[in-house]
Amino acid sequence: MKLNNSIQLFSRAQQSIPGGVNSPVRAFKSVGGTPLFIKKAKGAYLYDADGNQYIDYINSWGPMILGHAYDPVVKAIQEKAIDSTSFGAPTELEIEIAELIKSMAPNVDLIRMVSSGTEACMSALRLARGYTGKNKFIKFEGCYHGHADSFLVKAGSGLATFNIQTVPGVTGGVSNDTLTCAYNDLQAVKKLVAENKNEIAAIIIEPVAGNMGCIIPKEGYLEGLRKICDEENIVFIFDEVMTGFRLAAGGAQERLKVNADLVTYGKVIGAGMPVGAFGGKKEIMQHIAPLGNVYQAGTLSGNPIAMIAGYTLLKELKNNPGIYKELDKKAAYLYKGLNEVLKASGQPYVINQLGSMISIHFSEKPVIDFTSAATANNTLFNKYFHHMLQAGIYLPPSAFETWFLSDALSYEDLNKTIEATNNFLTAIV
Ligand code: HOZ
Repeated sequence: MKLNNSIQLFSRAQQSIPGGVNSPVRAFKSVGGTPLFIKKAKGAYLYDADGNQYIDYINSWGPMILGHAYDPVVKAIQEKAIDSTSFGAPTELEIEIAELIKSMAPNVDLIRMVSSGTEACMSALRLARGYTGKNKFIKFEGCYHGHADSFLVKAGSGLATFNIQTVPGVTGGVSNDTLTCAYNDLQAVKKLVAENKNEIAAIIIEPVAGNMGCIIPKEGYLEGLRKICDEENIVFIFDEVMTGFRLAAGGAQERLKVNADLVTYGKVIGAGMPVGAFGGKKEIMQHIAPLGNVYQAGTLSGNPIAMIAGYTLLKELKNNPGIYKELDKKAAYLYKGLNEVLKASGQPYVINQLGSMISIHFSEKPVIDFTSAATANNTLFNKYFHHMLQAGIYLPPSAFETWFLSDALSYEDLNKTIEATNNFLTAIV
């Protein structure tokens, strides 16, 4: 496979962009090699600057549920752009998307649009603190809620990939209020809550974690957290930046039948445009300015191009619930095929999958939290990544990221993925 143009572009990018990329996980730093520079994408396929085609399992880290450059979304953006790209003033479209989200997601009485998942989580935490009058909060090791200061403690995604333990620039004062527990360990949360009685404003969690590979909540775990929050007057925040509108029309709340008090969204609700949102129960959301004094604002919030893109995608998802069944079928097919070839290889492995989120860890033990994800054979994963890339399959460049399926994937694409995995396993034995 020829990568001359990507190599040249990466070298040029490093002269003017830190590390040559605008977000660290793109840099291929842990897997090694040159990041692909992407020229275009359509459906299930990406095309790089050298004209190579790849089956895409990143899907812009989640939003391309129906595949890239989905025709109705492209058309809607084109038509909207003629009327200007930003007003910084309210539009009817913002009401329409808010009403649409309320009709899809449980427990969302009011919703505020922002421009990224980071902003959404940062604002939801501020709101939880403003509402409860408490400062501390609990997050889980290996979960990633964007790059706002408070969340950069034992975080997943790029911080796990690059093994960044503490982030220079985040003050001790801020991170002292961030308490952490292992994912899936309810007892540890109970202990932490007891030790910090009446001091915890919020518990924030990825209801299905996607930033340490894919990690599934144990049975009763989320329900247990819900109960603790109810008993201790703690705001329960679901970070549904990845799971929202992906695991079901109503996200993880619907699929796992657990209610959150506040929910954060990103990526998906803009169909890949820079959008985020946070919403939830009126009793809490009414503390946001201008209704209340918890201040949060943004010139580009509710941007018309982002709104029409998101509205068009979400409407498709709402009107075609069969999409989720089809996505589940494809994910189950991929799981079965990967499971067969991995089992036959004798290589220790774990496949975690829920809905259209899936990942492989080369591990002998179940992967249920950050420690088990980190102790898997991630050097082998890096080799696997490169083998798959050579075979035209674009996986996340880190074992600490989930893969995302799109409905545009064909069974032939899935078969190619299984076959390439088998070839890799045969080659390393
Ligand atoms: N947070 C995204 C999924 N882990 C990756 C996007 C990024 O950091 O560039």
